[in-house]
Amino acid sequence: MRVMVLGGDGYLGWPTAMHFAAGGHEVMVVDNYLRRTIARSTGSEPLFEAPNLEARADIFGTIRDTPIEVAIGDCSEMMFLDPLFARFLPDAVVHYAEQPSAPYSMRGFHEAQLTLRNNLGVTFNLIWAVLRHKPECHIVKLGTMGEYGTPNIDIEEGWIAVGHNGREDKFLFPRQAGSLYHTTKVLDTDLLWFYVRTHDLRVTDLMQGPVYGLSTWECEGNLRLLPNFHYDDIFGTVVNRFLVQAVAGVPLTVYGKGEQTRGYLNLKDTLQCVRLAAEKPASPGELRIFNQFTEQFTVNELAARVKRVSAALRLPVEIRSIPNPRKEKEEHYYNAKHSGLLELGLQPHFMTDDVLTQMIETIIPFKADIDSNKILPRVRWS
Ligand code: USQ
Repeated sequence: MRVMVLGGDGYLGWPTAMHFAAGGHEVMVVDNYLRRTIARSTGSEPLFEAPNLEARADIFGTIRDTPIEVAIGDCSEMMFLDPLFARFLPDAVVHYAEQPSAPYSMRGFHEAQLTLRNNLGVTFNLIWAVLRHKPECHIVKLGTMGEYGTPNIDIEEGWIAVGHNGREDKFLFPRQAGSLYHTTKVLDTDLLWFYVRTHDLRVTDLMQGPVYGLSTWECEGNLRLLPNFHYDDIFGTVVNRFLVQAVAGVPLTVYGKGEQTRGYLNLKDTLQCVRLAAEKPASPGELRIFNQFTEQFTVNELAARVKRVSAALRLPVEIRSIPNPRKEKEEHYYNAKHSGLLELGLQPHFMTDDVLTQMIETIIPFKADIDSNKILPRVRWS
């Protein structure tokens, strides 16, 4: 397949590009370095600086003898995206080109506006590029489990049957996101669903939980091919943050009561899920939705695991509850279905002690570079 990865410089984007290329697909990565720009402007730089996309593609190409084409530009500008799409004519587009941070989207007017304009703008332009040049192209869109929020009923995979006054129909599962970032993903889903209904687009929307992980198969021990690894309050996801906090010897930052439950997955499983979705595409006129995670944990359970694994490595860890900077339920029901990707062939990599130990061992050499000013939350929801 010809696969275009929008947002190819990101935590998920670069490993995805390598994974498709290693699997024999022709890959083009596209990015405007928005995350790098925001990271610099908010003092949220990653633990180690990843080479830029051209350099990463060169390194990968040399090791594997497999080219990855690179295009640098802003997909929210149709003048950029349209001709690029028309030239490459992908069979599948993996769309990650979004401002991915919930805290950033809640920082103020400018950040909220950027998140809304960028995320919706890229999705809209991509839809139109597909309609104009290759309507059969499959869009694989990264949504988020955060679209559903934390309802007091089981979460279905995207759709729910509703009976009302003796009649039945199927609708998108109710969405009630907890940040503006998550809300842009709800709006993306609605936009895609509209064009699926009216123009027979083929779309897979992957509702992903928080991801953890540092290395994927294609890195082969080469530090320069690792993904961007953030541990700050803006771009760092909770497991990655806790592991860096353990190495730095600072208390683990449990927000509020710590009974918030989410569905988590290993970065390697993100790659499997996206590849499986692309290789077994949705049909024309189908919006296919999968819940993309492998295990559920509370924040307290994660903190306890990190503490236990760290103790075995002689890293003493303290767990500290701090006031929650977010507006979210700290105790709630959570039971989300997630069988669709397993049925497609996903083989989960669970969060074992060995996996956490390996991550800690990869982080330890960078201990001196950890900046503890980036750890405590700097953005409050209100
Ligand atoms: N949390 C803590 N302490 C921390 C950081 C987070 O207790 O130091 C808590 C949060 O309050 C939240 C949970 O851990 O309840 C998960 O937070 P997170 O920062 O790992 O994840 P989130 O902001 O929700 O966003 C991340 C990704 C986002 C993706 C989402 C999936 O950044 O792109 O869409 O995970 S989900 O959370 O299921 O919506």
